[in-house]
Amino acid sequence: MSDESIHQRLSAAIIAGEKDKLSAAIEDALKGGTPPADIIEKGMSPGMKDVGEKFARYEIYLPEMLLAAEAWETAMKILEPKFLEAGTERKKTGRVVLGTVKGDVHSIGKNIVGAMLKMSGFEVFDLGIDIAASAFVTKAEETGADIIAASALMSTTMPQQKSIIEHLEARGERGKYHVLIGGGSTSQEWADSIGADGYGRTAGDAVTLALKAVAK
Ligand code: B12
Repeated sequence: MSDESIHQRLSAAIIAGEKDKLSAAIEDALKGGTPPADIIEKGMSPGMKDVGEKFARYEIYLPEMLLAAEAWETAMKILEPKFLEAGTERKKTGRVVLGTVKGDVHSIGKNIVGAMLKMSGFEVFDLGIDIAASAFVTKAEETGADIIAASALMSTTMPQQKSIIEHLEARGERGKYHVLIGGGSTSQEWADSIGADGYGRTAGDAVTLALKAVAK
């Protein structure tokens, strides 16, 4: 099967929210030698993007969006161990405190970022979803983190990324951590406007930025 048709199969299964079809497509892709990162970035992510666009156009509603999310989470149970296998042999590269900001329950992108950072040898402290700005900073202090990575998927929750930076500034600790942001409608422009150290469009970018940050 060509790369393009396997990507299409993965995307179609996400859009339909069909766990079994998605799992079968992933098994076939893995057998055919498609790397797990490509399964996510080139197959499943475009499908999820489509789901978001259909939701915005009222062509589907929350239950369908939830089905797509559930299918995604089932798929990650197959894919995550593949990432982790690759990461366990590496020596620890740095420490990252990761989470989705306050008011935001979107976890899928954050979880991929976490899995790929672990695969690249980072020790990841994943706080989960709906995390207050102060909690990112407290955890970073507690763990001696190098990086704070914050995901936000909604225009209403993006300002929470700015709050993290404001918290650090208020404590006189802005220079202590690299703050990376990403997710949904965030952008390089937004990152620049709030004084973040980096913006990543994909989980692959998150790894590149994190490696650069610890190399400094
Ligand atoms: C799945 C989904 C849900 C699921 C989430 C399930 C889960 N466990 O995460 C459910 C159904 C629960 C949900 C709920 C809601 N959702 Co929703 N959801 C989506 C959807 C379709 C996909 C998000 C996703 O997982 N994408 C796939 C991942 C892989 O992409 P990603 O998150 O962007 O992450 C990648 C990159 O951004 C990057 N990245 C992510 N984080 C980080 C962090 C760092 C540091 C870096 C460097 C990189 C990085 O790496 C990832 C991998 O490449 C989006 C549409 C979209 N296009 O984003 C809407 C969307 C985000 N949701 C939306 C809305 C409105 C809601 C609800 C308010 C709906 C409602 N009426 O209740 C609620 C919100 C509840 C809340 N308080 O948070 C809107 C937000 C609109 C806006 N701009 O403000 C969107 C854009 C849909 C739309 N077009 O209207 N949602």
